[in-house]
Amino acid sequence: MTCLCLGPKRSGKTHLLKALQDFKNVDFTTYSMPTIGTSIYTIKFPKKTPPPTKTTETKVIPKKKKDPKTCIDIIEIGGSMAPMWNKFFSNVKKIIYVVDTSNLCQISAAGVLLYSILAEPKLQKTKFLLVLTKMDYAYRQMRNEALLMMQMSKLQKEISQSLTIVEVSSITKDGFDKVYEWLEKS
Ligand SMILES: Nc1nc2c(ncn2[C@@H]2O[C@H](COP(=O)(O)OP(=O)(O)O)[C@@H](O)[C@H]2O)c(=O)[nH]1
Ligand SMILES: [Mg+2]
Repeated sequence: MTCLCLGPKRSGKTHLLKALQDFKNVDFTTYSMPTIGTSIYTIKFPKKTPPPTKTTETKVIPKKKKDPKTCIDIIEIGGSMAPMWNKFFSNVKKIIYVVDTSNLCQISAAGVLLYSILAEPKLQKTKFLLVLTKMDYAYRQMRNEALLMMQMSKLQKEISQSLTIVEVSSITKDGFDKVYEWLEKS
C-alpha cells in the first residue's frame, strides 16, 4: 500500500513533504527545481508526550518493536508527469493532492485534474487529503473561494472517496498538525 503526493507543477508538493519531514532543514531561499520523475519522503509522526508515570522505580524497557505507525513513506510524482500518474495507481492507500491557493490561473485546472484522479476506478477506496497550500501569502485565495473555483461542492456529491480538506503553509507550518493527524490514522 502506498501513499502518493500529487498536484500541478510548482504547487508546493516538494516543500510540503520536506517541511513535514524535517522542518529545520528546508531551504526556502533557493529556487526549487521541479521534481522530475518521482521522489520518496519518509515522514515521521511528531512524538506525542506520554502520560506521566506514577511510579519512580526503574522498569525494564521492553525491546522496541518496529512500529509501522511511527512514520509513513510518501511518493511525490512530479507535476509534469500528470499524464502518466495513472501508472502509479495500483494499491494506493492515500493521496495528498496539493493546490497552490496563490496561483489564480492554476486553481480551476487543479480541480479538473483532481476530478480525473477521483474518477479512476483503481482509486475508489483511496483516501484523499486536499491540501490548500501557500496560505501565508496575502494575495492567496481564501478557502471558500478556492473550493468554489475547484467546484468542490459539486464534486464532493459525486465521489465515493473520503476527502479531507486542510489549509496549510509550508513556511509557517500552519495546518501541519492536521496533515500529521490524517497521515497517522489508517
Ligand atoms: N509562500 C509559500 N511558498 C511556498 C509554499 N510551498 C511552496 N512554496 C514555494 O513554491 C514553489 C514551488 O514549490 P515546490 O515544492 O517545488 O512545488 P512542486 O513542483 O509541487 O514540488 C517554491 O518556490 C516554494 O518555495 C508555501 O506554503 N508558502
Ligand atoms: Mg516537486
